[in-house]
Amino acid sequence: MGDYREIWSNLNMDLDKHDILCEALPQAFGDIYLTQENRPEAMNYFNYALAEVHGARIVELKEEKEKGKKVVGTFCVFVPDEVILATNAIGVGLCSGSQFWIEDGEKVLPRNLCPLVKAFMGAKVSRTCPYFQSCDMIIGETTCDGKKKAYEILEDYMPVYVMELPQMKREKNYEEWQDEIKLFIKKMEELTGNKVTVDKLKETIDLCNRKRRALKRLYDLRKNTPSPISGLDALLVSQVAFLDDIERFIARTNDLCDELEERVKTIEGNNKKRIVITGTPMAVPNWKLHSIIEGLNAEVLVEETCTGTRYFENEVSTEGDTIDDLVKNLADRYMKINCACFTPNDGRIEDVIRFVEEYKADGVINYNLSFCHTYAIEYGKLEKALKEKNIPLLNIETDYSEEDAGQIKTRVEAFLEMI
Ligand code: BJ8
Repeated sequence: MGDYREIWSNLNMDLDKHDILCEALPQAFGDIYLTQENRPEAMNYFNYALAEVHGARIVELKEEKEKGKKVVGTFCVFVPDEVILATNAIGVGLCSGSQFWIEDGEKVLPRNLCPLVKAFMGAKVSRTCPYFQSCDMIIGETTCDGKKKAYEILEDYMPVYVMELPQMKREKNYEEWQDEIKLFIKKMEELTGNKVTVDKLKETIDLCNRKRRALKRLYDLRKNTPSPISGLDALLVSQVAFLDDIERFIARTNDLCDELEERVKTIEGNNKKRIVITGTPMAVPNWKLHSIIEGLNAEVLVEETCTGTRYFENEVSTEGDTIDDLVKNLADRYMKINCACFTPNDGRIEDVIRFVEEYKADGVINYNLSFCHTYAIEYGKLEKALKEKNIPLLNIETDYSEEDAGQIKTRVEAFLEMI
């Protein structure tokens, strides 16, 4: 990575602390990613995007801001990117997957809380995330209690706007979500001074659909036996999706898929166990479970998570002539996301079973971030449903630290031997 200290300083970052973070990341990335054999050539772009995650992309954001664009940070795949883009703003996913930020998060939040929430708060409190520092506003959402209440604390540090997400999927909840999207449009228009027009919104719906299609293409390629790409690499692509320029991301992901399509014609078989992961998101640089699984005799084929299929499944229709029509289309698509914050959430279990069949998987690993109660409780239903179908299941509850890595490895090893 180049020298970006002046830019970071102008973003009011804690440079000394940030140096410590910058030292740790390349080492971890090198150990986990660059030691993989026979990686696709097109992954070079994603290596670069990760290496420059606090550099080149931050320069781009700075340049866009100088031209008058606004940058908003999000934490949930329910916040519609289409609206952000339709006001000519840039959205960045701020969910944080690093243990580095936990200590600072715990200065303002209880310790017994989901690491994802503590990490994003720590990133802000410590002023060591250039994305956070680049944001003009944070868009929160009422999903789990941890995030919902953390936004109240975040307001002490920067402007926050919270969308009220319904927690059920009845007809009236679809209408409530439409109303929330309309309020969000108003908020984004106020922030940017740009009006959302029917044409512009159709254009950004189309753009986001193209991004979804590129990711879907990648995941469809993973259905091959063997998969032409490791789960680790596919996870990196998904993680980069939350930060990168959207047009470039679509192009580079399609380049990768072109290469993988060639690969599947010649790839030799292996005897690796095929694994579906389901559960809580894995924000960058959380590669812990994938690296354990793929360090053993197994490959991760699909993630039924918000850094996986929940991010790109289902497109938004561009049918209609009014903003109201398009908002309805947006609400219809987003309400199909099966998050455990909803009750009931049987769609998620149906998705997991569908993926086991589609990806010809041998087993499922449920990934639960510590203290994420909604997913932890939902595990019981998942376990019952998979047992009825004779699908092997392992539950891993963990945080971002490496302390339990050895124990998880032993449990995954035993699971792989059993299936
Ligand atoms: S749609 S999964 S991105 S809320 S922060 S719920 S892990 S305790 S992230 Fe999420 Fe939106 Fe749902 Fe997806 Fe649990 Fe942690 Fe809460 Fe989390």
